[in-house]
Amino acid sequence: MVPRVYVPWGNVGYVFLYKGGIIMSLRKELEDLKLKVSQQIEQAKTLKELDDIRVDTLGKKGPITKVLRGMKDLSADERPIVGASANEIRDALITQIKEKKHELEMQALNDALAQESIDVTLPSRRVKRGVRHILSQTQEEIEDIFLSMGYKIVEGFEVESDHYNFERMNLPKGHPARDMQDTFYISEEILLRTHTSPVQARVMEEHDFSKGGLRMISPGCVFRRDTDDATHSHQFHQIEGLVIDKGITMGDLKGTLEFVIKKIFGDERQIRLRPSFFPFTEPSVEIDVSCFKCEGKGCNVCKYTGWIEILGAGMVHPKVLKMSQIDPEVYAGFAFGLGQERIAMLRFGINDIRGFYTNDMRFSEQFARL
Ligand code: FA5
Repeated sequence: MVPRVYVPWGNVGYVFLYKGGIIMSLRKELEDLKLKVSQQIEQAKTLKELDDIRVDTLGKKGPITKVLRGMKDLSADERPIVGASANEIRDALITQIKEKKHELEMQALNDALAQESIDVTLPSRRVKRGVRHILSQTQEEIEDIFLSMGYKIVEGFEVESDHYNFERMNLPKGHPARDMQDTFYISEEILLRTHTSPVQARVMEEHDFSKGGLRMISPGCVFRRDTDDATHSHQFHQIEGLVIDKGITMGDLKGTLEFVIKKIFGDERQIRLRPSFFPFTEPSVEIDVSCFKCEGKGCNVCKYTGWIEILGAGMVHPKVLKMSQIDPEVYAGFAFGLGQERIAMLRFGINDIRGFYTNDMRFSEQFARL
């Protein structure tokens, strides 16, 4: 018979101590382990470190498992006591690991938030305020003048057909005036429009004249195979104008454009009409404005003529009316086309058309407060 003595063992209560001291030895081993691992857990700095401790202590090859395996050497009475004790230590370590894990996770989160945090006292990065492009400003100003006279604004197509760009403007294939408006072709019949005049034909054929006459302007981008220089661009902007009604005369054309030009360039300006040629108007004119730099005396701006050419105009050609099913015996009209760049250059003393397109803020900012 092996001598047995009851000894106190932590929370477990009392255990047998018998010869050979197996239980005492296991107890010591477990208590030491708990202390050691508990300290390691407390000192763990990262989740990885903590997980390594968990695997080393509680994993298959860990000491707790080893103790539990050693229980086979105990008697049936002693086994539950040692088992309960080992389980208690294991549960305590698991709880401690869980708490530490939560603590480390919160710490990691706080660290991340601290790094992401915004210093609201830092002055913000200034967003540079843009300015309306001078061409847009010019266009809007001219639109406003025409809107005040009851004109409507119509948008056309930049990609146009040969039919509307040329044929309907009385420029049949082979017409010599086509040479002055060579363009970029998408196919033999489809091209980038060379002027805003094709909008005339599109609007004329859609307008319901039983409801009254037609007054419209159409601003937009046009394209020509012109070599870029200080006064020419392969892509520029025009504003087309068209009025069709019963009894429209050259007097209406002159009065209207004089009013508009004075609004743009000032009341003291004079205009003059010079005979010209466009296949889609008859008669055709170029309209000049008296030079605002030299007051008509002659200077470098007006090339010493006292006058500056600003737009082409004329009475709508009867053929153009007929092609849009409008009877020239009943209706008449005038049309005009102006270059927006030309107007802006003259008004603001811009001496190179390329300034409009180079996206240089120093150029645009000059017109910020106009
Ligand atoms: C025309 O384009 C006619 N469609 C205008 C018209 C409409 C006349 C209705 C009669 C009735 P023109 O080719 O002259 O006309 O061009 C009109 C304006 O566009 C010119 O006065 C000029 O200011 C501008 N322009 C012409 N070519 C260029 C270019 N390459 N670069 C910049 N502006 C240009």
